[in-house]
Amino acid sequence: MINNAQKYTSLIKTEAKRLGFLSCGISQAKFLEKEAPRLENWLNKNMHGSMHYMENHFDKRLDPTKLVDGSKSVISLLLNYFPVESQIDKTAPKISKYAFGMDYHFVIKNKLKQLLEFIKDEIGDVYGRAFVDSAPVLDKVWAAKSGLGWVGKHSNLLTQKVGSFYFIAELIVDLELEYDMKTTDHCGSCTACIDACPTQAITEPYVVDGSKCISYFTIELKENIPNDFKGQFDDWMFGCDVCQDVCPWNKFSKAHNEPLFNPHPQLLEMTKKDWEEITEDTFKKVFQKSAVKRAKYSGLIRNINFLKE
Ligand code: B12
Ligand code: SF4
Ligand code: SF4
Repeated sequence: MINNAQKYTSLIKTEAKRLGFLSCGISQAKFLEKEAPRLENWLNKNMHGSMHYMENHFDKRLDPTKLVDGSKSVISLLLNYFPVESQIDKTAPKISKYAFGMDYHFVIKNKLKQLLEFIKDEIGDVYGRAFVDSAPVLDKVWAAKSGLGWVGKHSNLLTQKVGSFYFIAELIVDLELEYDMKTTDHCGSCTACIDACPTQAITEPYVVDGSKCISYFTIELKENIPNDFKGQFDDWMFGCDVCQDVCPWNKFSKAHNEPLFNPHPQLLEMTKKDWEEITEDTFKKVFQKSAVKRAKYSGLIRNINFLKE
């Protein structure tokens, strides 16, 4: 006989697939004991640099029951963003694949809202909240606990079947569900990501010093990029994909099927010269609804100038 938790879990997973999520896994909402000293250590070593928001809500970040009253389950969801296209001019400053199309926060929030509505319609009076990226939730840890992949030496979540080019989001709900099991780590003796990182930001296996990562410098840092890193950016002007591009499991990445993630046609066609001469008008046109807006026009210009000799 199947119980309610099993029935609800199956309904939710089927609907998540229908909404276009790559996969869905569920864990019991509780304190993340093993992660607490790791997060504390990361913060104590200032690996968050100027991302001061990472210092906030330490307790909530480690315990979803403190973030969402009465919560019982964390429903983790993955959304693929792997593009088939790439920038045409190989000498042009590079944009990370995740930022080719529409800002993922909008795309995912909308899908999460629909999933939560579905749960309320089908199951009843369920209280829950939707999170993507910006909330004090350890996205990768929850996804790994729920069997959606393992956290690799580059600290991203990856799977043998589809690599790592996807976003992670959650619904945290006050509903008991059937919980998934963790998968195993398949990094083995590989160190490709550690060896390839242009700024040596992966300081030891599974630990990324955020304050040395190109993604941090080009997106999060508001001040000037330190000159010590000049010549080390491997032409990245927004984000960095190196540790994922070299990962052998990403040979198995499959193209996303989310039209909203398709790039503005001009983005892929822009040459090195076009980028170096980009005006604020073109920036607004190409990145109208993009995550690149986070860096602002002035930030992108700073990044492009930093790449020049
Ligand atoms: C802050 C942040 C960053 C920072 C810091 C990076 C980082 N690794 O934390 C910066 C700006 C550098 C960054 C960059 C990127 N990010 Co980011 N980022 C986040 C954010 C907002 C918080 C992550 C966090 O909590 N970090 C805190 C530290 C302590 O966590 P951690 O690095 O995972 O550290 C753990 C391990 O070190 C582990 N650990 C420590 N010691 C040991 C020892 C052993 C033996 C083991 C096994 C583990 C272990 O414990 C720590 C705590 O769990 C999340 C969204 C979210 N809310 O979760 C997105 C998120 C992690 N980012 C994401 C992405 C896509 C990226 C980039 C790929 C973007 C890009 N292309 O430029 C890069 C990748 C860089 C990298 N290799 O990590 C995705 C990852 C998706 C995935 N498949 O995993 C997330 C989940 C956003 C999302 N919702 O989809 N990011
Ligand atoms: S995103 Fe780039 S800079 Fe950051 S850890 Fe990965 S390879 Fe290093
Ligand atoms: S490159 Fe190698 S070590 Fe790094 S995450 Fe992929 S499999 Fe693991």
